[in-house]
Amino acid sequence: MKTSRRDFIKISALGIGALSIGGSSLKVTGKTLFSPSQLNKLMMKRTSTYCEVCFWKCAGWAYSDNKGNIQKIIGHPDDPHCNGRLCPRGTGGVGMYNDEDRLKTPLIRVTGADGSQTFREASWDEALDYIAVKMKKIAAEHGPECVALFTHGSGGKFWGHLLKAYGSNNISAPSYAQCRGPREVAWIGTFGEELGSPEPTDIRNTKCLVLIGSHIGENMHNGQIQEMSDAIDQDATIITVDPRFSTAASHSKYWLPIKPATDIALLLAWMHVLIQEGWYDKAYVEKYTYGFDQLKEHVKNFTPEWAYGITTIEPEVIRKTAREMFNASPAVIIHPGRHVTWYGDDTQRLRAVAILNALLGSWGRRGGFYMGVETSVPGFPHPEYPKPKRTWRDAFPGQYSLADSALANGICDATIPAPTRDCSFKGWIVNGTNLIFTLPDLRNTKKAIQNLELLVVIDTMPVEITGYADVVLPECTYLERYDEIRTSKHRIPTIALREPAADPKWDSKPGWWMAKELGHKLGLDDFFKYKNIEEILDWQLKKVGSSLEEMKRLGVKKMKPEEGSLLYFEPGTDIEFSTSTGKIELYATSFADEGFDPLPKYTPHPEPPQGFYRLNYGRAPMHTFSRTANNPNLTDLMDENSVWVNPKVAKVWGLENDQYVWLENQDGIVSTFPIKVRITERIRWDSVFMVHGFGHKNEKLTRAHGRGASDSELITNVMIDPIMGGTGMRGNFVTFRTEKPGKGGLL
Ligand SMILES: Nc1nc2c(c(=O)[nH]1)N[C@H]1C(S)=C(S)[C@@H](COP(=O)(O)OP(=O)(O)OC[C@H]3O[C@@H](n4cnc5c(=O)[nH]c(N)nc54)[C@H](O)[C@@H]3O)O[C@H]1N2
Ligand SMILES: Nc1nc2c(c(=O)[nH]1)N[C@H]1C(S)=C(S)[C@@H](COP(=O)(O)OP(=O)(O)OC[C@H]3O[C@@H](n4cnc5c(=O)[nH]c(N)nc54)[C@H](O)[C@@H]3O)O[C@H]1N2
Ligand code: SF4
Ligand SMILES: [Mo]
Repeated sequence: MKTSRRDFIKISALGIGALSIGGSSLKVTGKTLFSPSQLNKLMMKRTSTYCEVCFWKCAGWAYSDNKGNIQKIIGHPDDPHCNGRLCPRGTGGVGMYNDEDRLKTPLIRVTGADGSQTFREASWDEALDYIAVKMKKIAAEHGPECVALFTHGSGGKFWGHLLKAYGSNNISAPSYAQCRGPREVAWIGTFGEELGSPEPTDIRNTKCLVLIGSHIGENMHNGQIQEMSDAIDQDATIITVDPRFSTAASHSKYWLPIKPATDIALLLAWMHVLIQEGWYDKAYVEKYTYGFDQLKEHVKNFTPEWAYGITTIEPEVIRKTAREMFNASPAVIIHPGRHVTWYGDDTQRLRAVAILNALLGSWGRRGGFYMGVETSVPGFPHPEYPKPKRTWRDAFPGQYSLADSALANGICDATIPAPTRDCSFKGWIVNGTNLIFTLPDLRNTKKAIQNLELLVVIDTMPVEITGYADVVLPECTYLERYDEIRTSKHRIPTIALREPAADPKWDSKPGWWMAKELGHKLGLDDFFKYKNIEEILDWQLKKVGSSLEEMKRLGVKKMKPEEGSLLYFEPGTDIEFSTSTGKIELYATSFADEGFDPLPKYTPHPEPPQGFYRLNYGRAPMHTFSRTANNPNLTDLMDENSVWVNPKVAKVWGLENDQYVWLENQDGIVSTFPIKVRITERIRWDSVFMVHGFGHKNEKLTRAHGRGASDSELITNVMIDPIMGGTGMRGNFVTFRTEKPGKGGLL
């Protein structure tokens, strides 16, 4: 039997599984059980942290008992990301620390004489030596540029520093080409700057919030939800465009159950109505924008009647909602969304969203978008990085010219040898991203992995990507380590400190330590001239008028906005935007220069074949991607996903509620695990919906293994955005299998 070079291995616990995990956590209810003063009275130690359960990065206080066990995390009252309240996942972050299935020691892959593969435990010294030897070999034989970093989360700073010191700047995060990349490129093309995180949406002051796919409420980005609920209390009009009756739709004045994949037609029709009726901010458009005449000409035939045939949204509803937006302007937000990699024309869809906001004059205006005020801390001094001879872009000559970050999928593709390339990637360092669940088309990811000479995975849990690693490095959780200072732009800029609330469990270590030790073994000591991270943090904090000691006391510190920075601008203020015309570009000259449509166009997308339904996916309030599926506190709240099926479709297939089915996609890929049916009117008859992040294959995840199904393995059709390389993932169609299929899935 031919074995592949790299089989998936479930990580063996090798006799350490029985260690006690001391200190059960307080039950998660999403509410605070004790006030800060009560917790202080309970003689608990309080340490500053910011949450890593998702990337909203709420700041909080972690409380640990006199045995050193973390008992509770609460939101920091001065933090604008959370205003003193964490979401259920943030409160349940204690479960990440307590999870007895965590990675406990470094592991090295070994292949037996029979070709079978397993992991053996290793010391840190041995594991890091192993990596250093391989990295030196790759640098000597192919150049250091052939090693890439995939990273999501705070440790990325340290691994990025190591990689750049080694000689590569191929650093990618799935939060770009699998998430918000298209909207950043659209915003840069229109307003000359990106949105970033948290998005500067002035939701709490808005009079009209339009959500196009953004399922706020299921998407639990904390401050944003709090502001949306304030806006609802103040009678703001909510308009939700979503083929599914989302939580947000249920709080909306208008729900537009759009036919999936047709949003650009609706957006063009809205522009048509605003311009034809004169329902736009004439003074703003006149003073600040470029290309109005071209836009007017472009949208002149995109009537609501035209859009009705495409979107199934009644012309009268399109007109009425356009009027609502104008009535509220400039206190109106057409929300840019976050996970916007849907159909491959996503940058153009987000351009249309940006243009609508510009017509209504909401950018830089109260109740629209505020101008985020930046803050930063200086970088710790180090020698200049060596200049890499190649970057990931060289693998894609003439393509994705407007991408402003590395593409995770691009690096994956460029790892598979091709005659057009003289060098492919040979080494991956993967920090905090479960690529098997994160990158679409798993067939491609697996093929790339087979071509690697080195795959290092740094994670806290035995997940799917760790199963393919040559070396696994166990990171301690965010509650057991220092990390970089959180600097945030918000209405008021803040800095926040993360310090350890407990010692690292087992033999886990913080990322900063691993990167420094590996740097030492690679002969890069000049880049790591500090004893420990406290030295860096204290140095940085002192440069901005604080100190480590002060931040341990404060947790969060409000910073002075830069001289002359504006939260909103008054009509008439002279402003120069960072576009080539210095104006807000309704007509994007940067797109035209690169040969892309300077004004967005609607193009039809394929429809589901007979007997198939569009695979729609999204979030559940109590989980984050695949990272929380084994969290003991959060599995208490939800321990599997279900597939939402319209009653009409259920009838055709004879499906019952709670029945388990397998899903099969258009390429004949069948889900590895079955999924429970949930029959509901909340989903259109042409689609099904499931929550991302379930259906884990690694048996070492005792609570997550085999619970629910994974959307990721069913996403094999990827529609690449020609402008910036994002991976459109919503062009997949599934059908039902009620019997266990002979062949397994892709996981
Ligand atoms: N099919 C499908 N794919 C998607 C999406 C989708 O909805 N469906 N969503 C996309 C979006 S919007 C995004 S942003 C990405 C998210 O992609 P990822 O960030 O890759 O998401 P996760 O699956 O949660 O993987 C995170 C990994 O980090 C590990 N981890 C958690 N904490 C730490 C830590 O402190 N240190 C280290 N070293 N590791 C840690 C977890 O155990 C887990 O293995 O996925 C994208 N891909
Ligand atoms: N609880 C929780 N919250 C999270 C996360 C998490 O993992 N868990 N992850 C965070 C991250 S990184 C991201 S990027 C965001 C993602 O969250 P968002 O950016 O809000 O959502 P999307 O994934 O883009 O969109 C999901 C919604 O789009 C709808 N939809 C599907 N197809 C179409 C279509 O063709 N047109 C329209 N108009 N709508 C459509 C779906 O029905 C669903 O309601 O969530 C963030 N918040
Ligand atoms: S929104 Fe929730 S999970 Fe995300 S950082 Fe804040 S508390 Fe943590
Ligand atoms: Mo995301």
